[in-house]
Amino acid sequence: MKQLRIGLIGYGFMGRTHSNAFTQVKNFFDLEYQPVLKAICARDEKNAKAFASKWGYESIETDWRKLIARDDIDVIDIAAPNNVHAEICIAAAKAGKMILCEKPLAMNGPEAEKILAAVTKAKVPNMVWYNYRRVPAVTLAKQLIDEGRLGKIFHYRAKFLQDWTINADLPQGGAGLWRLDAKVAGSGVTGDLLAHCIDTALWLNGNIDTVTATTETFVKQRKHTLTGKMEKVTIDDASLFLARFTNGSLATFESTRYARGHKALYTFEINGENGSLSWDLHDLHRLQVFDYKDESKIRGWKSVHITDGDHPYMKNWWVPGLQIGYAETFVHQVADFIQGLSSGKMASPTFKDGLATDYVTDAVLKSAKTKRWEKVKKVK
Ligand code: SOE
Repeated sequence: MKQLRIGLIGYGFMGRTHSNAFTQVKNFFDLEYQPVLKAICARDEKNAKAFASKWGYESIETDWRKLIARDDIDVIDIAAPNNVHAEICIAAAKAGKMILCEKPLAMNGPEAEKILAAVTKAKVPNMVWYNYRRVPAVTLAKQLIDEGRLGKIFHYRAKFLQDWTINADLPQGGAGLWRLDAKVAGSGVTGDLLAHCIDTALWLNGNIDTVTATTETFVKQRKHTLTGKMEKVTIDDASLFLARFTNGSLATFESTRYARGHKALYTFEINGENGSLSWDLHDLHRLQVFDYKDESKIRGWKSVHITDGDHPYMKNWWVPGLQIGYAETFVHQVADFIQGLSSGKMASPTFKDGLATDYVTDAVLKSAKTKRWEKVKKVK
């Protein structure tokens, strides 16, 4: 097996999901390349060393530029906060590295355009870690829609609810809480949680033409971890929007970190002329399917347990009936990326897809300000 030498930047929650996937993929998928954990890069040497020894990275770097300059690294994997994605991606592309980047691709569309231009010029394989596409039930939804089983689509409905920022004493900024600092995150739930809903929606239901949105920041001031001072909160705590898709369907999207009791409730439903599908991250191995073609006396919603060998990805895991979970979505993403290298057809979501999502989040944030319907820019 050929080696795919990984240089990871960042060691937080996402650094762990990626490292786990790089380690696991060879055990479950037959692939031409095997990821090798070459180096982990983090500013804090002690933390980098601790992460390297826990996950089995061969070496560490404390400056990402040095990591990119190394000739024993094939893939730069970015699991660092959003405000550094662009600079790292562009430098990595110039150095001819393949790039995997955490979502959202950039702080906003214009920044993502520069990233896309750099990888296009350098012709380097690239992918954004929108992992929920690789939940087998979600991939099956894509297959059923592409087979035309739902017919003409009328509605798309998505939400992503959490409750971890309700406490007004929670500071903003710093290692664990940069998602609360718009200077580092770009936006609040729009770029963090709705971005997942948008990526899935664009994949399942095509382009979004226009949006109208409203956002709210419930806690106006929080202490900043880095300055120790109370500072204005500039992220959106909640974000809701209506959308019109190019295929004529209408949509609602909602996201918040103030939905008491919900930890990561990502759900979507899609209604077509001949059927509907619905999915819920808290029950991720099930796809709810309604097929109007069923005989009328037994017609109803079916709860399909997505654990059989003919379901996407499942033949690579255990035996029918046994489940997999969140971590495996990242394993699937690495497997698909590697298969893309072998076949020459890059696995999605590519940076082009990442830009499309950033264009939608830009339009959502703009509409929340202008209080009007806004057009979504199209990726050229
Ligand atoms: C935020 O809490 C978060 O960790 C997101 O950043 C992830 O992308 C999402 O999958 C889970 O929630």
